[in-house]
Amino acid sequence: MWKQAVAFRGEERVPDEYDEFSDYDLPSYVGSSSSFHKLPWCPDDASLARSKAEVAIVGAPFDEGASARPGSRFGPRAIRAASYLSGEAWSIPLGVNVFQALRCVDAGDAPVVPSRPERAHRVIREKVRRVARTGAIPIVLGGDHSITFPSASAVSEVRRPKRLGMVHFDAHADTAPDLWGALQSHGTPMRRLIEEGWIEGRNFVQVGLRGYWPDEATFAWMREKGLRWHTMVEIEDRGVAAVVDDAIREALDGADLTYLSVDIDVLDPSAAPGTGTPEPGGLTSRELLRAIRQIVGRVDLAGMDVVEVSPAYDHAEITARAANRCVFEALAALAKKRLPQQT
Ligand SMILES: [Mn+2]
Repeated sequence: MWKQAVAFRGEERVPDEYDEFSDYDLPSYVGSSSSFHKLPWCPDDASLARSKAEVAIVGAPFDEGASARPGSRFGPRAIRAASYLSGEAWSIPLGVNVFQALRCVDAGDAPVVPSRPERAHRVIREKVRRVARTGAIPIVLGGDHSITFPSASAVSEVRRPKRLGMVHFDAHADTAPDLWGALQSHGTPMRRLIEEGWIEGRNFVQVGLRGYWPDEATFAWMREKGLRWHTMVEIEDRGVAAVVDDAIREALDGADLTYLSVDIDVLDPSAAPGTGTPEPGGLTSRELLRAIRQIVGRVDLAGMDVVEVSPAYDHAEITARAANRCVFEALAALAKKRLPQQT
């Protein structure tokens, strides 16, 4: 006690306390690192290849596909910052030390600039392609949901001839033919993925749909293409675990790998106010986190994104925090699979 008191007045320093913690073990808000969980920062091909990463975080800071509230270009930064964990991360639900079992890095952001949306999608696609080519699983932080088109198409391309299925959490189907004439909107990416053949309609499964968009004709198109969807009403009736069980089976029906796309607006606005198009009546964060563990634990995950976090509309980091933990739950479920199976 005496020694600490003296040290506090600056008269003497307790031996070794200055070097007591490594930068990695210091709280996430201390130090200069802005990577996800202070993971190694590998923004270029050479450092990424050297890292031999199994999973790489990628930022896609693009929000020019937003139809209502913008701002998700600041999502990657907010999701990275909303951790407050440091050092090792012991998953209480899964019983695994995430970063001991799984080699993870932060591959930085796609080199997006404002007001060049076509280029932005091209460089996001190239960034995800480069990450996937190393064998790492890209986990992409959006950005608005339009980024799922370049991201999932890149994963599908790199992993060919294996076939990609999709589990898509969202309040909205995002399958419009266009939005006010724009093909690159956050309301269209799923249609483009299917129409261009990156993912087959029958392996495309949506969870959490509700509200008043898209229209009847769009749902007719979805039915024609063999998409399957599970509305919030079905989740209310059957429970999220049973519905997600079906979604996994449907996404894998003919596909080898799974891409998981999480629009944070699948959560109820009370759990995710900071998003582009909030829709009342959604999942709780506890239901979503459980669903992510359930899916990633069961499928062969090829890629993932967490999108539509718009920090300027957030309160007390509720939304950024939920998105951060969506990533953590996926990492924990992947880490769990690396452990020797217990008998
Ligand atoms: Mn969406």
